[in-house]
Amino acid sequence: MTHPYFDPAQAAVFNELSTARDSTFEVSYFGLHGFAGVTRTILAAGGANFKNYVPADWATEKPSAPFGVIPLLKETSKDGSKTIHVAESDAIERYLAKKFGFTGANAFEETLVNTYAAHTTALFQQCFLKYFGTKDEEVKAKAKADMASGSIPGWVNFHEKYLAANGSNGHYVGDKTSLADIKTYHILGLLQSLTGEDLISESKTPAIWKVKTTLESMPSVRAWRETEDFKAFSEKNLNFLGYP
Ligand SMILES: N[C@@H](CCC(=O)N[C@@H](CS)C(=O)NCC(=O)O)C(=O)O
Repeated sequence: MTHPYFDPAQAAVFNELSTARDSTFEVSYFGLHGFAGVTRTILAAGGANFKNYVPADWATEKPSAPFGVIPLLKETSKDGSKTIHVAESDAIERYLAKKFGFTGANAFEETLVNTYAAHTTALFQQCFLKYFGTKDEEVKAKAKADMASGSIPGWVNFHEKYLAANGSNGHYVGDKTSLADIKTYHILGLLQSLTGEDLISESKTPAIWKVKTTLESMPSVRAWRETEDFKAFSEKNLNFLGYP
């Protein structure tokens, strides 16, 4: 039997809710940014009504998660009568990005947005797996050195170039906020925690930096960053992963 999240019987309700922006949302994840930071920023940037759910006893909830991991997204219609769920950070982010208009204006733009976003996701996952995925200090140090001289400068050079080609306006595609912008915004803290200001800074990578300042200047994102939840997640992120 399939998992309830994947039950085809919910297709009509799912498709109906997928275009609604006045739903309420619940993001289930541990009390840090980690794999849920992008999702929460999409919701904030989209002006969504969302709250965060941090499992008090994850072990009891784990068996009912479709893949035994979080984040998970719950969306409830404005009138409270319909609920849908999405699992896996990549699927959640794409679902919400489309709903809130962060995937470009047409098929070409959508593919560009997904291309830049996917390239950033690949680096994020590599950092998590190779660096945060081990407690062995020697393995960690080697992973850090390898990435700081390989995949990270590779990512930085390509992204600085493509952002500059779009006019260094804080966006990857046209002049609109997209999932690609939000993904980059979220990986910067992680990359700087591994490489300091050697590779990424306002003066060294102005086009990448502009993505950060542009997103942070959005009133809805600023408001989210000032919430108690956000501050608590930043503190735990710092303690647990080494960057806020
Ligand atoms: N592929 C998943 C990975 C999510 C993931 O690894 N979640 C971790 C926390 S970062 C988790 O739930 N760990 C708890 C567990 O495995 O029981 C996604 O992108 O959503």
